Amino acid sequence: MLPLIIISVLLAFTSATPCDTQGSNGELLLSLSKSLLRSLEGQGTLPNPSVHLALRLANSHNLAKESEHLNQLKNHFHNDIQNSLSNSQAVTGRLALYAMALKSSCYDLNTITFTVSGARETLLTHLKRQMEQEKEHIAFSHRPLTNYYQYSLGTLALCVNGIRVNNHVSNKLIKATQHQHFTHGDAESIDTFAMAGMALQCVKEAGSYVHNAAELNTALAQIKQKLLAARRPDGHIGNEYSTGNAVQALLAMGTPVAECAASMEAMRTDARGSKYENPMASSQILPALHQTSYLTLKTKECLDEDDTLVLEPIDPVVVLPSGTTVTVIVEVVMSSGATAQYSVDVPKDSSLLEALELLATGNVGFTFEKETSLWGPFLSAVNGELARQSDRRYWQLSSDGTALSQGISDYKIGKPQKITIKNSTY
Ligand code: B12
Repeated sequence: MLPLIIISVLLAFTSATPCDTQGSNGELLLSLSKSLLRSLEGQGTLPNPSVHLALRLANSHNLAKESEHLNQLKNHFHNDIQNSLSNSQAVTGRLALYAMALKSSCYDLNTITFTVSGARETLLTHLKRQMEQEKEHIAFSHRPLTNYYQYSLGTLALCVNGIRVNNHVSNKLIKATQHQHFTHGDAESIDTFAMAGMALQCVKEAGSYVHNAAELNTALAQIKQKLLAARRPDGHIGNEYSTGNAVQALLAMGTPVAECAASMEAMRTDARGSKYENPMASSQILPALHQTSYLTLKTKECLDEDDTLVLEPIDPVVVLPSGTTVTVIVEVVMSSGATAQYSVDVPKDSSLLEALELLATGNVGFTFEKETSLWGPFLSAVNGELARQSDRRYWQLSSDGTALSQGISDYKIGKPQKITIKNSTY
């Protein structure tokens, strides 16, 4: 009898260990996949290659909806990139995510082409060219045209698609790692270290980097060390939104799953709360929770796939306004240093975007503009002043002196506070 009890207790314990993919963890993975599938149904949103990738790297699938989404990517997302290419805009990251999304569905990339100045060339040829331009820009001005996160995505996308990455391209990423050039505003970018780690690990495994193998190994060790050192006591690596990329990178670099247990648990807790409502956020943590990474795309075969993921209809949740309002002070700091301050009362738990909209309709002289991105609306102009990426400037958001870890549409105003919107360099 006693051994039986011990076995049952052990079984109960093991099924609750942080890394199991069964039981409550399995349910969590399913519910994350379902909410990503639901996000595809949102009206007017551009299909998102990162969401496609996450769905394809998961264990449970809804093959019909995934294939429908692939078609939308091939139309709408494709056209969006085509327009940017025709206007000579750098689209490294988007091209890379698109290439990885197609690969995740085992789609023949040689059939995907873009036409610029009358010449029709494949997606991968365009990506290679963008990477050359990025590399030239680094040589000239010590930073990529876009950023090192996208430079890493580009390297990774070429590599997982079996394209030999130019040694000079990899070398620039190795050098940037050595010199710790991965920043996000005025802080370190753990997301970028993670993406660079996956890219360089892929290059290493492809055996294509013949420049200096020792240097490549040192860069990988530095990245691993950086990610491990960025672990917080609560398990997050960097912040809530970089942990998924960081765990993916650690796993890709051969770290045993058990070493990531605390970070996995932190992500699961976040996922059960409402931290990952933004589909882009869930898309970056889902592969990590499946104990996999973008690197596995290299060997992805789309055979005998599960097709059991079904979306049950959900009853719309009606949130009644609580009637409570909170006062938000909005301070705007222009590039000249001039400041302006406004006050607005908003219903509790309004988004910052709703607060700004209310302020803008109040005839107090406050105006703003936003641009769409995969993460949602990006604040681009305030009081008529643009913070342009071409000038390496952006409107930095903070609350009571602490930088926000979410953007204007996700950040919720739960209590009275002072929001500062500052034209900053990065
Ligand atoms: C590079 C980068 C930046 C650069 C972008 C400019 C550039 N050319 O380099 C700068 C420094 C300007 C920046 C600013 C901010 N960022 Co940022 N950024 C990134 C990073 C590292 C890569 C983005 C990227 O190139 N993606 C690849 C391309 C293909 O996707 P894309 O959608 O086309 O990319 C554009 C958007 O992502 C946009 N963007 C960048 N950051 C953010 C943040 C938000 C909320 C939105 C809506 C858009 C946006 O700029 C990209 C380039 O054009 C990501 C990391 C990650 N995991 O994604 C963080 C990340 C997206 N940023 C983040 C945050 C919080 C911010 C800020 C809100 C910080 C702040 N307190 O002010 C601001 C945005 C404020 C605003 N004006 O709306 C968070 C978002 C988390 C969340 N839940 O929303 C991330 C995930 C980092 C993190 N782990 O915390 N960012």
